[in-house]
Amino acid sequence: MDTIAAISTPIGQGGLGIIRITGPKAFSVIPRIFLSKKHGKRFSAKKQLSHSIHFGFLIRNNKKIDEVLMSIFKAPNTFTGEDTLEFSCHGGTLVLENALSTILENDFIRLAEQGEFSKKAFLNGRIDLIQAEAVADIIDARNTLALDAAVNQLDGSLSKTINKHKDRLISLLSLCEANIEFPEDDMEDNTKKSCYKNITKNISSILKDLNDLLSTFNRGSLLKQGINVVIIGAPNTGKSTLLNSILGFERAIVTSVAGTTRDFLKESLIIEGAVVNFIDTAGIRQAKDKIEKKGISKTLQAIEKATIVLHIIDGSRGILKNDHMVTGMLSSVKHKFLVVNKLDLGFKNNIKKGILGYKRFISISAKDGKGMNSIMSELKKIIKKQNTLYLSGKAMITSIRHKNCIERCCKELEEIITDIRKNSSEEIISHRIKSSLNYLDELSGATTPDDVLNAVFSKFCIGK
Ligand SMILES: Nc1nc2c(ncn2[C@@H]2O[C@H](COP(=O)(O)OP(=O)(O)OP(=O)(O)O)[C@@H](O)[C@H]2O)c(=O)[nH]1
Ligand SMILES: [Mg+2]
Repeated sequence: MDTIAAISTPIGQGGLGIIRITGPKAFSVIPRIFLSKKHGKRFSAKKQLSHSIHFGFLIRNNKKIDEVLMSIFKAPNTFTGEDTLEFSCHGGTLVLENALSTILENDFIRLAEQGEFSKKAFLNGRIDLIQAEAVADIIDARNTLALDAAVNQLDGSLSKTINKHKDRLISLLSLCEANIEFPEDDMEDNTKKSCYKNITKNISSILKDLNDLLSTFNRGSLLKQGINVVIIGAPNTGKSTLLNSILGFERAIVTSVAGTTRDFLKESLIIEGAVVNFIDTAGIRQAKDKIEKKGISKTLQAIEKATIVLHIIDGSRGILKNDHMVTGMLSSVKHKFLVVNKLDLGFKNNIKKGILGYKRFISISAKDGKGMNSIMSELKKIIKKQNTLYLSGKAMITSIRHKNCIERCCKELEEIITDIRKNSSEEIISHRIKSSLNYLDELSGATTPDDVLNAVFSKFCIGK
């Protein structure tokens, strides 16, 4: 294991900047670079307690380069599992660079790679891969809910669930293997039957739990990417005006020309602790030119990724062919609202309950902000519902890697049930249980291929 060092705080000026060194030779650098206020150069790490802090200077060739606090963390109770030093320096770019280069002048220490501190923690068994990913998610979190979910994951909510299922599969495996090794000739059929009955019952229950876990993925990924609220409607109905009104500033161009918005626009707000992406789209009609056609096809893509759609029509104009066209595009959207705009101009007679197949509608005037509260309170209701899961502290999956591993495990488990129905041999069943276990091991990092590990840790910043 190498000894590595890096600046762990962001580049730029700040009150403090932290340099971290970890590895078997971390403490060897102390006499070369640290001058203790209390012990001078005779400071000895050996004589100090773990998790202790020491006041002194960082020195380079006997020249003081900063006044620092040095924390000593002794293996194995450290983040990486190895001896670790942390220098709290002053948070200036130059002073930190000086300090780091002083440390790296010692050839037994090298600069850490991206995510290498977390990778060491993982390789030394301090955390599993799921928890290492949670560390990255905590750093990346853009809203409090995503942060809560990541902290839960670091605390082991998902790891515990996966380990519970691994243990269950291991006992089923030993049951099956015992049957292979000690077949009781005369009672063979009966033993096999009861063994298979037991396996089927347990696998079905594991499958149910894993499928429940899979169903958290959509919500889990919404936490990271945000909930998409797509504003859609015929041209000139006031979509861009509505976006601007929601945001509180002029983000989108508004004109009386139909077909003003050609591309889609996205802006995010934090609502009820969640990231909500508002997306303004090109008006839907029979496209007149190539650019408009492209814009409309982008609108269709936005609908596919929508959690909530605000279907807006111009109430002063009544319902037109294009409005029906929009309705036709929204059949698969779960949460959609009809918003009837331009209340200030008065609505046509045909604007009433049940129009375009909606049970009710929200009347607004996007131009003067009337009715905006009703839109926001409808949005909040849905967002709150999505949030209940995050706040429950239950295990959930937020990454496509987790989803893939669990899906492949479930497929294998389903095969086991099919094989048992066909009365296949115990060898086949045992082989399948082993491969289902492999997928869970890959998930927690016990047997994850190197390229997957590298991909996970390369997403980290240097110094983490
Ligand atoms: N009177 C009135 N006019 C509005 C209202 N909302 C929007 N308008 C006007 O309607 C016209 C079209 O508004 P936009 O917001 O550009 O409409 P859009 O749906 O984004 O249009 P496209 O991008 O062309 O599809 C502009 O002249 C707006 O000023 C409203 O509540 N009342
Ligand atoms: Mg527009």
